[in-house]
Amino acid sequence: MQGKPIQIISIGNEDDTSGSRCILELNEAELIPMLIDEKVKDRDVCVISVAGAFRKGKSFLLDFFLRYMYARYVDGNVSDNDWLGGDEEPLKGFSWRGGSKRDTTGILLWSDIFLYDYPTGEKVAIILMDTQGTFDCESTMKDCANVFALSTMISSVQIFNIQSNIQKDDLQHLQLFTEYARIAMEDTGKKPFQKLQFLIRDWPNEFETPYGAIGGKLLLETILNSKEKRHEENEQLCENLKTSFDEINCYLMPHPGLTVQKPDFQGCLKDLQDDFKKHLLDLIPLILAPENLIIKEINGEKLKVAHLLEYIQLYFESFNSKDFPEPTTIFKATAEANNQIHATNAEELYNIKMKQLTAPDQPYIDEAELKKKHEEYMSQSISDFENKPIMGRAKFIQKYYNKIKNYASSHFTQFAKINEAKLALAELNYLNDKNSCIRSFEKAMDDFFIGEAYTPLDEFKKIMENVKSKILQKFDSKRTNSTEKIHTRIRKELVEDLDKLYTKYNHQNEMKLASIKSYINMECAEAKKLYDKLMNNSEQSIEALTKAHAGAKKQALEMFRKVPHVGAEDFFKDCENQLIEKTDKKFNSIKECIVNKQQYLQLQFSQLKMNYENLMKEVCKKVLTNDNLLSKHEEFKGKVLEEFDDLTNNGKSVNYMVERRQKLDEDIEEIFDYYKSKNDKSLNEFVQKCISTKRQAKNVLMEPLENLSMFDSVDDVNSTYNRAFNEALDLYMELQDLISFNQETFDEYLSELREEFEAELQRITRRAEVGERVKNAAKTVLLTVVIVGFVAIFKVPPPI
Ligand SMILES: Nc1nc2c(ncn2[C@@H]2O[C@H](COP(=O)(O)OP(=O)(O)OP(=O)(O)O)[C@@H](O)[C@H]2O)c(=O)[nH]1
Ligand SMILES: [Mg+2]
Repeated sequence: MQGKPIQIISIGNEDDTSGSRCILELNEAELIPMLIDEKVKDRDVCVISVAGAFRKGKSFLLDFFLRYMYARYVDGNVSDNDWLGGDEEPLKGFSWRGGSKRDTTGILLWSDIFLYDYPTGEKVAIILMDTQGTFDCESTMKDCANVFALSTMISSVQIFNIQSNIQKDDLQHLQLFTEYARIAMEDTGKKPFQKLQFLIRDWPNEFETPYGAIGGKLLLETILNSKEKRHEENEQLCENLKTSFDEINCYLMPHPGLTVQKPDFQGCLKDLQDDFKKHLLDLIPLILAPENLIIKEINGEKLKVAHLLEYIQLYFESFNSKDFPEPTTIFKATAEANNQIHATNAEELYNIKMKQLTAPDQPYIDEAELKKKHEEYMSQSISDFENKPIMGRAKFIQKYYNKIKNYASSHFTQFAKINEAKLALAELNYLNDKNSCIRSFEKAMDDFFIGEAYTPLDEFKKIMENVKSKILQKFDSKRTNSTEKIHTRIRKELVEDLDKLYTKYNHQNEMKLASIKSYINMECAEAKKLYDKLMNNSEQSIEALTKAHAGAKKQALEMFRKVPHVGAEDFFKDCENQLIEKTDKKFNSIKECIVNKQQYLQLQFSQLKMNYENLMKEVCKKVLTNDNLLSKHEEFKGKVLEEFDDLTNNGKSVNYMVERRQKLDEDIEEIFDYYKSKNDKSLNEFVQKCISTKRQAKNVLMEPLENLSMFDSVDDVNSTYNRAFNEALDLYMELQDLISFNQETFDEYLSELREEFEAELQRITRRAEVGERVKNAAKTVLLTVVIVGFVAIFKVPPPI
């Protein structure tokens, strides 16, 4: 064994005066090199401490620990149990001795730090710690508390070494010391210490409760966990311990034998009872075997050796601080602890109730109501405290009442703030809800308003009201009675915001309608244009126009009806009607125009016909020859058609004009036919008249001529003829007075008449000449015979 005990903490006084303050001294000179050694500093550390009342074999036991440590962690052999030592081998290591005077002072560490590497790769360093026994005659309560508290804080396993049994004062001490340690440590809400190992030395009741860990467990159960057997006063002590340590165990050790009291006792195994040795072999591995080692943790963090040094320095400073409280006598401390526990419980009761009342899930409470509850819970807490076994006189106890009241009052401010904050939170929540509602409203309305379709105002209002009502329902569902005022205010704001949004969406909707309407308007105009375009090319006859109108109107309407008009049906219908009206009007106007034009044309047409007819009428006042008539007809017709051709077509189609010209031609021919037949009739009549008059005239001529004899002289003949001729000619000339006179016909028959008259004249003249010759011959030859012949001839008188 190369190591040695190193006193790392020693206890001294500030100065030599009687009331001087006790101070701790830290042996950094030896501690620092030990803990920052390269071999150990980065290893997780296990610190096994033994503490408890003085003269109870702590150092003695630690020396057996050392034997195990060297055997297990240096020599690597503990299997044959030889590690416990030889029978004659004096026990060495931490200083121990018999007698009544204290031996160990302050806190010591064994200089050799034992190392172990777990197969997992985890590397640990194990440190053994011996401590000054408590309650020796020389030590003050503060010394005891300091040593116990510091060793508890530094170690990962605190072995609380107790004689014979766990007494109430043991627990009180333990509580006092651990509380003392707690004061020096920051409260992290976790259990501050790791393992507490009660070690009961000289267990006297083996037949009742067996030695070892099993017996220890039973004893611990009885003391810590059995509520029936435990006085309420102890209950708090036990609960306190449980909240201080992660793990609490107990081990019952037998008495080592009376030899240990002998002055020459060297700690040799031969002097120890077998039971004791047997339980050393059992106990020590339970604490020191690798599988049972506990690594020092602070706030759940494993501590390295080098960090342990920092903590020791830190704790050391805390304990030496002038502000650090002085522990009072055990009684006072116990009373303090006891009363404090009950006061704390009473405070906690107040705290719990107020916490419940003001929990985040609880509604805001009216200020006056909260104050009332505070008073009520404070009274309950005080009566709860009064009902507990409180230690000390009334004056001593008064401070706890005050403390509870102060606690309640000071905490009430906090609770009031928490409660107040709920109001702000409620407002914030309502505002968030309001914003969420507005977003929901906008989303619902946006979804609804996707697209170009207009929604009729009534339907729009209905939808809007529906969405608004759902949104308000959602908002109202979050309402709590306690924050009704805020809810009402923010709800009003929400309604106002929704109404503004309503106006916005309504405007958007109306804009859509306006857009749809303007589109309808535009398309209506386009349809009208299409109609106009189609009608521009239409034929000019009314029938063609009517047909074209029907087609163009149909196309225009078809085009127009394609325009989307959802939501603006009435407007669309109006426009459609307007379109129909406009097209019809346009049609009527075109038609009227055409009719007017046609009428005008017709008028002109008739005028032209009349012109022709007038001309014909004029010429047909006289009877004309067919040739003349035809020639006049051709002339007039040509003239009229020329006039027709001079007419502007006035928008009429060429075909139409050709057709009309043709018609005019035909009509003229028809008129001509009339005048021709009329003329023919007159001409015929006139011819007949001419013929008959000619015959009459000839008769007039012939009658006197017939009365002439062949013996009339030529002169007579001539004069007769001339008289008759003039008379006959006069008769014929009367024809000229006839209305139906025709010069050519008249001349023609006059000419014939003259020829016939000439022929008659010649015939009669010749006969007269013949008669004269006969007469002359007869005068001369037949003067005589004339008489005879005359007589004979009387039968046949000569013609002249
Ligand atoms: N009755 C009894 N005595 C023991 C036991 N173990 C050791 N002793 C004796 O108790 C005496 C004191 O032993 P120490 O180890 O010095 O005791 P300590 O608790 O370290 O004493 P301080 O350092 O003064 O606090 C010695 O004479 C030991 O022989 C035990 O289990 N029972
Ligand atoms: Mg000792």
